[in-house]
Amino acid sequence: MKTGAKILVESLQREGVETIFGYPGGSVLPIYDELYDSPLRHILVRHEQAAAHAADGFARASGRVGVCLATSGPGACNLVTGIATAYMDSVPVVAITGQVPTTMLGNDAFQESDIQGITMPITKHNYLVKDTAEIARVVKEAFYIAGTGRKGPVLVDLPKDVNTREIKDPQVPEKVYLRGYNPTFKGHKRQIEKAIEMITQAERPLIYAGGGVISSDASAELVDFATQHGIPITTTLMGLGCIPCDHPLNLGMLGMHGTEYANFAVTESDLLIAIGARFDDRVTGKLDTFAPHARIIHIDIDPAEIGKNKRVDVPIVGDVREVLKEMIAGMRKKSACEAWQKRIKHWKQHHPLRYGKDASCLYPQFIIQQLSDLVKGDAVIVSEVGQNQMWTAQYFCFRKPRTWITSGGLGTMGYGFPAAIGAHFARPDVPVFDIAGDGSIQMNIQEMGTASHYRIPVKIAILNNMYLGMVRQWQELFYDRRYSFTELPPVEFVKIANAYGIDGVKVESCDEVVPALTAALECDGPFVMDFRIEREENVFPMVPAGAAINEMIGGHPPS
Ligand SMILES: Cc1cc2nc3c(=O)[nH]c(=O)nc-3n(C[C@H](O)[C@H](O)[C@H](O)COP(=O)(O)OP(=O)(O)OC[C@H]3O[C@@H](n4cnc5c(N)ncnc54)[C@H](O)[C@@H]3O)c2cc1C
Ligand SMILES: Cc1ncc(C[n+]2csc(CCOP(=O)(O)OP(=O)(O)O)c2C)c(N)n1
Ligand SMILES: [Mg+2]
Repeated sequence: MKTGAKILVESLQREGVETIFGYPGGSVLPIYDELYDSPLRHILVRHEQAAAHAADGFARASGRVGVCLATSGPGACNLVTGIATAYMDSVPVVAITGQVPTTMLGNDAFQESDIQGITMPITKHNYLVKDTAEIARVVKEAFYIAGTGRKGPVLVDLPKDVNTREIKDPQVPEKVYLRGYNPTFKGHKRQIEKAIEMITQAERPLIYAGGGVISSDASAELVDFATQHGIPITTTLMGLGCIPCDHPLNLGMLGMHGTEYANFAVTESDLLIAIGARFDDRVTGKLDTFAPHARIIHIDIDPAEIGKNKRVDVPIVGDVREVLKEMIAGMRKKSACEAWQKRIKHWKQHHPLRYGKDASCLYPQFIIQQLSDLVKGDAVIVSEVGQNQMWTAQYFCFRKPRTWITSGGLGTMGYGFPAAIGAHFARPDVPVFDIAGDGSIQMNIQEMGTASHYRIPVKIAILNNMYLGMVRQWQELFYDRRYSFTELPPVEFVKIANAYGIDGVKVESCDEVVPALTAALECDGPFVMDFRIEREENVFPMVPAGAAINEMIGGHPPS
């Protein structure tokens, strides 16, 4: 005989889970009692939101399913922002919550909340398990759903009596079969042929690659395909790392804070090949001026994404990796579009990313560049949200997939630090940095407790402008500099770190940057850097909301 809690823990182990992030409470006491002497490693966070972000960071860095655990009511509700963050970026997470006993469901019992109802629109699927005999099957299904097709979070809500009841060792199904859930992996042959035909004819083709390339682990195939046919690649924020930053075909990020040359290329291309990207509004700007001269091929595993925002000429529903393999095999010889490549090279030379040159100023872009030069791609870089995130996307040279972790779709401040903690458990072999803003870091700063407790060597680089900088930037540009509630009083972050037993350094000038980063890399535990940057530095170029993407503030028209 086994309790539901034991069955749960064994089911997690069967899925290959080694680490879970959680926070205890009344309804999950039976589960915590099982964890007490289980080989599963449990990391006690200081806020359940952080458990969800840590599971998400682990998943993005490893490509595996991340797991978090919280008690019923307030604990489960604290997971919500983390679950929504994972949902918006299609990240595989299994969130396990305790629930009041089945006999009390719906009675407004102590610490009851309808977490299944609450998370319905922000999970790929969710379960309220009412029978102990179902636990093993549900856990298996949850991992399968989270980690296949378009990945995403799945919630499993477990009432306390379901966890305490004892049953005979349950039968575990060999395979998962779910009627109505059959993701398509192979692309339609005829559609692939049509796409090949279009690519062969195109004179100004451009690949627009997104997060789907990373989650499909298709970066090698993508670079192969592009190099074979000389097709330039621009990536979304979520696609950074799928082609090395310094690859001659790489145009960097497109969209609101993309490079000028990427946005020009989209505007002038005659064939846009969207690969695992979802035509987000931060990317397209004004929709009818996005890629106005291009026919569009869209490869996506989720049929609901096809034609959602933009009309597509050749849709291919399938897994990026599978489809690219077929396209590589089927491609006929194609001219390298030399005139197009020359034009792009010219834009790259004449419209580089740029920032101020005043040696007495501590520019955030300089800090990111120094970090990039120091770690040379061998690090996992996580960011918070705001200007810090955009400067990192623009100036860090990503060389490999799954080394860039950021909240793109929901844009969750407070995501970075706990996600970096999770990423460390996926990649203990490389340094993990959280590039933070002074606002964002204060949204989950309590996780310094977690980092210190387990000596998790996450390096926090706070780009401290004493502003909610990205919002201040919008106020400066579009609200006549009326800085309404965006100024933050100074905080001595190193003192806070010290109080948690974490070392750190405050940096106020350029020549202190490299020594601080080196100290962080040399320290074997967590480390905080409080960079006092230029307070009113902006992220440029910038496409104003609703404008065409080739009309950028801080840029100039294509020459
Ligand atoms: C302050 C801020 C500014 C931003 N500015 C920009 C910006 O300038 N530029 C920018 O690009 N983004 C920007 N973003 C991010 C933006 O909001 C979106 O998150 C991002 O553009 C979406 O990236 P994506 O299209 O790659 O889609 P993702 O959200 O990564 O979605 C992946 C797509 O691939 C598909 N997919 C998943 N797995 C597979 C598979 N195995 N095979 C095939 N298809 C698959 C999915 O169905 C989905 O359509 C910003 C965010 C913030 C917070
Ligand atoms: C939880 C949450 N609340 C509010 C916002 C809106 N928002 C986006 S960027 C930003 C400012 C971020 O400030 P900071 O962390 O200091 O970063 P900076 O832009 O200064 O680099 C705000 C408030 C958000 N994205 N997330
Ligand atoms: Mg700030």
